[in-house]
Amino acid sequence: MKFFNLEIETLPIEKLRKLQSERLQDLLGRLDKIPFYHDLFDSSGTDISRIQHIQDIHLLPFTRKSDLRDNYPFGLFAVPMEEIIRIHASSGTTGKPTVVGYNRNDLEVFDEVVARSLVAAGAQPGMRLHNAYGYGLFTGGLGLHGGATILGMGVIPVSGGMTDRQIMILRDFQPEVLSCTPSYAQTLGQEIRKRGISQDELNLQYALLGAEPWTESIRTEVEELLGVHATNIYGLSEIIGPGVSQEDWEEKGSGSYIWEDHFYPEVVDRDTGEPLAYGEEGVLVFTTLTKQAMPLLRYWTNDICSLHYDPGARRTHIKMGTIRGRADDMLIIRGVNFFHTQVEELLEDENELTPNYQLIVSREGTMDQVDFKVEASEQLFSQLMDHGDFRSREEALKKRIKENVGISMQVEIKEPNAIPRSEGGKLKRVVDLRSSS
Ligand code: DLL
Repeated sequence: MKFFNLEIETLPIEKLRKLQSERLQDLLGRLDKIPFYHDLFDSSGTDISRIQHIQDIHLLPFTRKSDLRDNYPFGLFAVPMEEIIRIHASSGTTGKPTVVGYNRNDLEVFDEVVARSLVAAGAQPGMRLHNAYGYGLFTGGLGLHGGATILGMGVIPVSGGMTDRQIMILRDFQPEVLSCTPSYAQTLGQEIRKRGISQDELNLQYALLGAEPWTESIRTEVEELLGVHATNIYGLSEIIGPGVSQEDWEEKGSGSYIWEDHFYPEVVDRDTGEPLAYGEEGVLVFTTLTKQAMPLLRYWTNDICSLHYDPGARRTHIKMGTIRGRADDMLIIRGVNFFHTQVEELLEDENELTPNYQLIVSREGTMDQVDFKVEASEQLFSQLMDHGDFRSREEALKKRIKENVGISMQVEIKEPNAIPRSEGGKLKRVVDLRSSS
């Protein structure tokens, strides 16, 4: 099967807009009953009866993460507590977690969008899913689990961590599909290679990777190591969890479909909040058109990316590009705005270096200092050891980074396996020591 829900996934755009407009009007009526939104509409002078069409959505106010925090834990719930049948939470950088609730209808939507995503990623009913996303308050584990179950897959709920056991299961249970963070897929692939296990001993064909930013070089590495087609799955707890968008395995590299009959996307200017044209990069904003327990209007995700319609695509839904980083992740180094994914992209052309790196930002006096540590391939490392030529290789990379990114960094080429690996959760590639010094 190519589609989980052929009719909706290929709905002509005018019909999609009509559906979205109807759903928006219904949503506004429901939001107005939540005290927070009622007050927000009042204080911003918003007359919701004037909003007839989805294209008017930009006239409505944003919801921000701080609004969720201010209404912690259940203040934004729109249905009676007895109707809530699942609660998830994501850890914030400071203080209390962000809490989300689901009623039965919401879990059905969650299962549906994850099932659509699995099929787009190449999965089929009857295949086994090795689900190495964490089970628990994090939405990854249970999210993939529910969608795979309604698709008719055999779910192996491995959860994260315990790499030895994961490798045993991959060999013995022969799953066709893997779901985990891209950094953990790298860990699994590298460990499998280290142990001399050949791809013939595994049965993997497809991998759904997400929950953290990743790049084409990581895709290439994972695809080679594990013998899979690796595609991007994106999502966030506030909107539903994984399955807000998904890349098609036969349209790799052209963006991820957003299931826009449920989640209406916009990209807006990070400073002014003004809507941006397709193709322009800004903050991704979502409206949950159908969620009942905790609907959100124009939720400011802080993720930076762009949107586009792909004329060659097999579905009619809009696509989003790769996440460049989070607006609050943006580093300002000596006044220059910088996302760590910019150096990650440069690594894609450096065949002798691996995509395993870490950036450590510190401050000496008033000067920001960036240490960029990257692992060499086995081959390069032994070459450099033989010729004692580290310095010139590091200088060449330093020059390339300076020319492309505009920031001078201390570059250090490390031996293979020197950089910490993912143990199943989200990997921290940037360590910013400035706030603590
Ligand atoms: O990470 C949901 C998820 C689980 C997505 C499994 C994909 C797979 P949160 O913990 O709430 O939810 O974190 C959401 O993670 O705002 C992005 O900054 C980041 N993120 C998620 N998916 C991707 C991706 C889950 N494919 C936050 N690429 C989001 C880049 C991603 N960043």
